[in-house]
Amino acid sequence: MMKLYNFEISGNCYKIRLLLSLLGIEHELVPVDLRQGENFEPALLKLNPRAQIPVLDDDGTIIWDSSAILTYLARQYGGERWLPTDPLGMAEVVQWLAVSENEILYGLARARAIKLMNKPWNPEECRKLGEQALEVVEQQLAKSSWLAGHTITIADIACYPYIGLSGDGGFSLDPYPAIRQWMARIETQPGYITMPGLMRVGEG
Ligand SMILES: N[C@@H](CCC(=O)N[C@@H](CS)C(=O)NCC(=O)O)C(=O)O
Repeated sequence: MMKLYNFEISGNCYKIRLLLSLLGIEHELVPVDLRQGENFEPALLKLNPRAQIPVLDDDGTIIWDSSAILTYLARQYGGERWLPTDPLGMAEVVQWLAVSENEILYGLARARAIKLMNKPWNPEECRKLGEQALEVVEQQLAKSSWLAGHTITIADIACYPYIGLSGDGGFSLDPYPAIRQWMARIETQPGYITMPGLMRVGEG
């Protein structure tokens, strides 16, 4: 069975849990407690030399990095829907994967990790990058229901978790109406699952 090396409060791991659930793929979660440093255990380092999770094991095929795992799952199990194959459609998805790995990670995710995990990053820098992330996503969603193309794709799945968790890092989504409407659209997808601490806009 497919295995996901997972930590419940990690937004990067939630990206993968969410896509697996939306795709209806049965899987086993292998817990890796980052607070206990379990990501540095030899068995995990053998799978991912970066000592990070998520890591996916699909019947012996090992993939690390959330964007890479989303790409693999979309292509292998999602048909055209989650990652288009036409050059422009694919490039548009990759643009937003890049945002998820830059402003969203270094801004929103790190601001949260400072608060929850006592990570030693600069709060001012995180705040600035986090606000840039929210601005750029809001601008796109004011023009379009989804980040890339006309349907939900892995671009949305990659950007959604740390935006929904941004309250933990001290951000407010009040100034971002298009983001809140987009979150409500994601919440109504068949197979949607949430995670601890995630803001649910559809619940009122
Ligand atoms: N770019 C990587 C980042 C993964 C990452 O930062 N994972 C965190 C958990 S969210 C981790 O494993 N951190 C290890 C640590 O805290 O030592 C991805 O998208 O998978």
